[in-house]
Amino acid sequence: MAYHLYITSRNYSSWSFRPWLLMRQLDIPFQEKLADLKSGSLRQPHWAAFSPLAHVPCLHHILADDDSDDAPLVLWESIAIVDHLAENHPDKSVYPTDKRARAWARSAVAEMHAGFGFIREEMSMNIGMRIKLVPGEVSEGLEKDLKRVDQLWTEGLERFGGPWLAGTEFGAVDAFYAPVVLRLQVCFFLLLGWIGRLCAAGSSRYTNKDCVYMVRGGLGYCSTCNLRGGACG
Ligand SMILES: N[C@@H](CCC(=O)N[C@@H](CS)C(=O)NCC(=O)O)C(=O)O
Repeated sequence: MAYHLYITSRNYSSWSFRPWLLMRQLDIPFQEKLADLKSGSLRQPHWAAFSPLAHVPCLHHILADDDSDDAPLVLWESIAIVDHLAENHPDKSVYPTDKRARAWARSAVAEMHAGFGFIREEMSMNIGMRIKLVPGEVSEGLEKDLKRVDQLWTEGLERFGGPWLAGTEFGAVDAFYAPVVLRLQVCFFLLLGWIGRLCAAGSSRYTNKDCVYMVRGGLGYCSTCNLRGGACG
Protein backbone atom coordinates (compact mmCIF):
# COMPACT_ATOMS: atom_id res chain seq x y z
CA MET A 1 0.00 0.00 0.00
CA ALA A 2 1.30 3.47 -0.82
CA TYR A 3 0.05 7.02 -1.12
CA HIS A 4 0.99 9.34 -3.94
CA LEU A 5 0.02 12.91 -3.13
CA TYR A 6 -0.16 15.17 -6.19
CA ILE A 7 0.35 18.80 -5.25
CA THR A 8 1.92 21.91 -6.66
CA SER A 9 4.08 24.60 -5.02
CA ARG A 10 3.05 25.02 -1.40
CA ASN A 11 4.15 28.61 -1.65
CA TYR A 12 1.16 29.41 -3.81
CA SER A 13 -1.27 26.56 -3.35
CA SER A 14 -3.00 26.54 0.00
CA TRP A 15 -4.99 23.49 -1.11
CA SER A 16 -1.75 21.62 -1.71
CA PHE A 17 -0.42 22.69 1.65
CA ARG A 18 -3.32 21.24 3.68
CA PRO A 19 -3.12 17.45 3.10
CA TRP A 20 0.66 17.66 2.77
CA LEU A 21 0.91 19.24 6.23
CA LEU A 22 -1.58 16.81 7.74
CA MET A 23 0.24 13.74 6.44
CA ARG A 24 3.66 15.08 7.44
CA GLN A 25 2.51 16.05 10.88
CA LEU A 26 0.74 12.74 11.54
CA ASP A 27 3.58 10.62 10.11
CA ILE A 28 1.47 9.08 7.40
CA PRO A 29 4.05 8.11 4.76
CA PHE A 30 3.46 9.31 1.21
CA GLN A 31 5.31 10.14 -1.96
CA GLU A 32 5.05 13.75 -2.95
CA LYS A 33 4.28 14.12 -6.67
CA LEU A 34 5.01 17.68 -7.61
CA ALA A 35 2.84 18.93 -10.44
CA ASP A 36 4.34 21.54 -12.69
CA LEU A 37 2.67 24.98 -12.32
CA LYS A 38 2.59 26.78 -15.65
CA SER A 39 2.23 30.54 -15.35
CA GLY A 40 -0.28 32.65 -17.25
CA SER A 41 -3.44 30.80 -16.29
CA LEU A 42 -5.28 29.43 -13.32
CA ARG A 43 -6.23 26.39 -15.35
CA GLN A 44 -3.62 23.65 -15.59
CA PRO A 45 -5.09 21.20 -18.11
CA HIS A 46 -2.05 18.92 -17.97
CA TRP A 47 -3.04 18.02 -14.39
CA ALA A 48 -5.82 15.91 -15.94
CA ALA A 49 -3.11 13.24 -16.19
CA PHE A 50 -3.68 12.46 -12.50
CA SER A 51 -6.89 14.29 -11.47
CA PRO A 52 -10.33 14.05 -13.08
CA LEU A 53 -10.83 17.79 -12.44
CA ALA A 54 -7.23 18.76 -13.31
CA HIS A 55 -6.92 20.04 -9.74
CA VAL A 56 -4.48 19.65 -6.91
CA PRO A 57 -4.37 18.15 -4.37
CA CYS A 58 -5.15 14.66 -5.57
CA LEU A 59 -4.38 11.54 -3.59
CA HIS A 60 -3.71 8.21 -5.28
CA HIS A 61 -4.00 5.32 -2.89
CA ILE A 62 -2.11 2.39 -4.40
CA LEU A 63 -3.63 -0.73 -2.94
CA ALA A 64 -1.74 -3.86 -1.92
CA ASP A 65 0.02 -5.80 -4.70
CA ASP A 66 -2.41 -8.70 -4.33
CA ASP A 67 -5.45 -6.53 -5.13
CA SER A 68 -7.06 -7.83 -8.29
CA ASP A 69 -7.62 -4.34 -9.70
CA ASP A 70 -4.33 -2.50 -9.83
CA ALA A 71 -5.81 0.95 -10.52
CA PRO A 72 -5.26 3.26 -7.54
CA LEU A 73 -8.10 4.75 -5.53
CA VAL A 74 -8.27 8.39 -6.63
CA LEU A 75 -9.42 11.14 -4.24
CA TRP A 76 -9.61 14.56 -5.87
CA GLU A 77 -11.16 16.82 -3.22
CA SER A 78 -9.32 17.87 -0.06
CA ILE A 79 -12.18 16.94 2.21
CA ALA A 80 -12.42 13.49 0.62
CA ILE A 81 -8.67 13.01 1.11
CA VAL A 82 -9.02 13.86 4.79
CA ASP A 83 -12.01 11.53 5.26
CA HIS A 84 -10.16 8.73 3.50
CA LEU A 85 -7.13 9.18 5.77
CA ALA A 86 -9.36 9.24 8.87
CA GLU A 87 -11.00 5.99 7.78
CA ASN A 88 -7.71 4.27 6.97
CA HIS A 89 -5.75 5.49 9.99
CA PRO A 90 -8.05 5.29 13.01
CA ASP A 91 -4.92 5.35 15.20
CA LYS A 92 -4.03 8.85 13.93
CA SER A 93 -5.64 12.06 15.14
CA VAL A 94 -7.10 13.17 11.80
CA TYR A 95 -10.24 13.93 13.79
CA PRO A 96 -10.47 14.00 17.61
CA THR A 97 -11.83 10.95 19.43
CA ASP A 98 -14.03 13.12 21.62
CA LYS A 99 -17.47 13.29 20.00
CA ARG A 100 -18.08 16.98 20.58
CA ALA A 101 -14.61 17.99 19.43
CA ARG A 102 -14.99 15.74 16.38
CA ALA A 103 -18.33 17.27 15.38
CA TRP A 104 -16.85 20.75 15.77
CA ALA A 105 -13.65 19.91 13.85
CA ARG A 106 -15.59 18.31 11.00
CA SER A 107 -17.83 21.33 10.67
CA ALA A 108 -14.89 23.76 10.77
CA VAL A 109 -13.08 21.74 8.10
CA ALA A 110 -16.19 21.72 5.91
CA GLU A 111 -16.65 25.45 6.45
CA MET A 112 -13.10 26.13 5.23
CA HIS A 113 -13.56 23.76 2.30
CA ALA A 114 -16.73 25.51 1.18
CA GLY A 115 -16.26 29.11 2.23
CA PHE A 116 -13.99 32.01 3.08
CA GLY A 117 -14.06 33.26 -0.51
CA PHE A 118 -12.94 36.77 0.44
CA ILE A 119 -9.83 35.52 2.23
CA ARG A 120 -8.98 33.50 -0.87
CA GLU A 121 -9.63 36.42 -3.21
CA GLU A 122 -8.07 39.26 -1.28
CA MET A 123 -5.30 37.56 0.70
CA SER A 124 -3.92 35.27 -1.91
CA MET A 125 -1.35 32.74 -0.84
CA ASN A 126 2.28 33.75 -1.34
CA ILE A 127 4.35 32.95 1.69
CA GLY A 128 7.17 35.31 0.75
CA MET A 129 5.07 38.40 0.10
CA ARG A 130 4.23 41.31 2.39
CA ILE A 131 0.93 43.08 1.87
CA LYS A 132 -0.18 46.07 3.85
CA LEU A 133 -3.90 46.12 4.44
CA VAL A 134 -5.29 49.36 5.83
CA PRO A 135 -8.59 49.10 7.77
CA GLY A 136 -10.54 51.41 5.43
CA GLU A 137 -9.39 49.33 2.49
CA VAL A 138 -10.42 45.95 3.88
CA SER A 139 -13.61 44.97 2.13
CA GLU A 140 -16.72 44.18 4.11
CA GLY A 141 -16.53 40.58 2.92
CA LEU A 142 -12.92 40.13 4.02
CA GLU A 143 -13.68 41.67 7.38
CA LYS A 144 -16.56 39.26 7.82
CA ASP A 145 -14.38 36.26 6.88
CA LEU A 146 -11.58 37.30 9.23
CA LYS A 147 -13.99 37.87 12.09
CA ARG A 148 -15.38 34.41 11.53
CA VAL A 149 -11.86 32.92 11.64
CA ASP A 150 -11.23 34.78 14.88
CA GLN A 151 -14.50 33.45 16.30
CA LEU A 152 -13.73 29.88 15.24
CA TRP A 153 -10.18 29.83 16.60
CA THR A 154 -11.29 31.39 19.87
CA GLU A 155 -14.14 28.91 20.23
CA GLY A 156 -11.98 25.87 19.43
CA LEU A 157 -9.13 26.84 21.72
CA GLU A 158 -11.46 27.76 24.59
CA ARG A 159 -13.82 24.79 24.31
CA PHE A 160 -11.25 22.08 23.80
CA GLY A 161 -8.35 23.55 25.80
CA GLY A 162 -5.66 23.71 23.07
CA PRO A 163 -2.90 23.81 22.17
CA TRP A 164 -4.46 22.73 18.86
CA LEU A 165 -7.79 23.93 17.56
CA ALA A 166 -9.79 20.87 18.61
CA GLY A 167 -7.78 19.79 21.64
CA THR A 168 -4.49 18.14 22.47
CA GLU A 169 -3.69 16.59 19.08
CA PHE A 170 -2.90 18.14 15.74
CA GLY A 171 -5.56 17.21 13.20
CA ALA A 172 -7.32 18.04 9.96
CA VAL A 173 -8.82 21.25 11.33
CA ASP A 174 -5.35 22.61 12.13
CA ALA A 175 -4.10 21.69 8.67
CA PHE A 176 -7.12 23.31 7.03
CA TYR A 177 -6.65 26.63 8.84
CA ALA A 178 -2.83 26.69 8.64
CA PRO A 179 -2.81 28.61 5.34
CA VAL A 180 -4.83 31.36 7.05
CA VAL A 181 -2.06 31.63 9.63
CA LEU A 182 0.45 31.90 6.81
CA ARG A 183 -1.67 34.53 5.13
CA LEU A 184 -1.88 36.52 8.34
CA GLN A 185 1.88 36.27 8.72
CA VAL A 186 2.40 37.86 5.35
CA CYS A 187 -0.08 40.66 5.79
CA PHE A 188 0.85 43.61 7.93
CA PHE A 189 -2.35 44.83 9.43
CA LEU A 190 -2.52 47.98 11.45
CA LEU A 191 -2.81 46.54 14.92
CA LEU A 192 -6.15 47.97 15.87
CA GLY A 193 -9.13 46.43 17.58
CA TRP A 194 -10.23 43.05 16.35
CA ILE A 195 -7.51 42.95 13.69
CA GLY A 196 -4.91 43.16 16.45
CA ARG A 197 -6.59 40.33 18.33
CA LEU A 198 -6.68 38.29 15.18
CA CYS A 199 -2.98 38.81 14.55
CA ALA A 200 -2.28 37.91 18.16
CA ALA A 201 -4.24 34.69 17.66
CA GLY A 202 -2.38 33.99 14.47
CA SER A 203 1.11 34.76 15.63
CA SER A 204 1.22 33.85 19.30
CA ARG A 205 -1.77 31.90 20.63
CA TYR A 206 -2.45 29.63 17.72
CA THR A 207 1.22 29.26 16.81
CA ASN A 208 2.30 28.59 20.37
CA LYS A 209 4.51 25.61 21.11
CA ASP A 210 5.03 23.37 18.15
CA CYS A 211 2.53 25.33 16.05
CA VAL A 212 5.68 27.13 14.97
CA TYR A 213 6.38 24.02 12.94
CA MET A 214 3.04 24.42 11.26
CA VAL A 215 3.54 28.07 10.40
CA ARG A 216 7.08 27.68 9.17
CA GLY A 217 6.78 24.11 7.93
CA GLY A 218 5.76 25.20 4.47
CA LEU A 219 9.05 26.99 4.12
CA GLY A 220 11.31 24.66 6.03
CA TYR A 221 10.38 21.69 3.92
CA CYS A 222 9.48 23.43 0.71
CA SER A 223 11.27 21.84 -2.18
CA THR A 224 9.84 24.11 -4.85
CA CYS A 225 9.89 27.71 -3.72
CA ASN A 226 13.12 29.59 -3.12
CA LEU A 227 11.94 31.08 0.11
CA ARG A 228 13.92 29.53 2.89
CA GLY A 229 15.46 30.43 6.21
CA GLY A 230 12.55 32.18 7.87
CA ALA A 231 11.71 34.34 4.87
CA CYS A 232 8.12 34.49 6.09
CA GLY A 233 9.38 36.62 9.01
N1 LIG B 1 -12.18 21.95 -4.00
C1 LIG B 1 -10.80 21.63 -4.27
C2 LIG B 1 -10.05 22.90 -4.60
C3 LIG B 1 -8.70 22.64 -5.16
C4 LIG B 1 -8.17 23.81 -5.94
O1 LIG B 1 -8.88 24.80 -6.23
N2 LIG B 1 -6.92 23.71 -6.34
C5 LIG B 1 -6.32 24.69 -7.21
C6 LIG B 1 -4.84 24.88 -6.82
S1 LIG B 1 -4.66 25.65 -5.25
C7 LIG B 1 -6.33 24.15 -8.61
O2 LIG B 1 -6.15 22.97 -8.79
N3 LIG B 1 -6.52 25.01 -9.62
C8 LIG B 1 -6.52 24.63 -10.99
C9 LIG B 1 -7.83 24.90 -11.65
O3 LIG B 1 -8.70 25.54 -11.04
O4 LIG B 1 -7.99 24.49 -12.78
C10 LIG B 1 -10.21 20.91 -3.07
O5 LIG B 1 -10.76 21.01 -2.01
O6 LIG B 1 -9.22 20.19 -3.19
